[in-house]
Amino acid sequence: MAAQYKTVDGAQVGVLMGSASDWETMSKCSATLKKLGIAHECNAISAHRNAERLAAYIEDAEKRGVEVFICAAGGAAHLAGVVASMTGLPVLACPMAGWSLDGLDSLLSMVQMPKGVPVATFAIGSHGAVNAALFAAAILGLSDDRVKAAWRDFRAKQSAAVQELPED
Ligand code: RP5
Repeated sequence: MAAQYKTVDGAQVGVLMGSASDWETMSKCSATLKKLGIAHECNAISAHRNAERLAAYIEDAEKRGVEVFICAAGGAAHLAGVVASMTGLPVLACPMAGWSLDGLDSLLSMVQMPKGVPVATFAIGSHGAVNAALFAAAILGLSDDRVKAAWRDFRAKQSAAVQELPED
């Protein structure tokens, strides 16, 4: 049977979402990785709806050389913790908004991992989605000079773009 997920040759980051409904937010994560020239693959694989597919994907992604996973989910938001249970690679967690508690439920679910299996949790919504991509760049830059240079360039441009207040 064909694999039920998409792969990208040379992907350094695997972006996972609990649902395609998370893509509107996570497309900003993907766009940031793209801007930094980081090869990545994006898939909607739910921890509770696609448990076997998720396990197969993580095993396969590790073998193909993916180095960081970014996991987005809403509500009970257990995707990042489940992924972290399957791999020793860094797992970055993005809580999704749009729920009755505006993502606070997702944030607490992700950030309150019991000791032993850590995930790094980011802000709710698109700010966290972008920051997870930037943090992945910081991690990859430790061993990849090309990514390190792109990350430094991004930071320098961002600093230069901060505007002074207009004169009175
Ligand atoms: C979570 O449930 C997903 O990550 C998504 O944020 C939320 C809603 O999923 P759908 O019902 O829109 O598929 O698992």
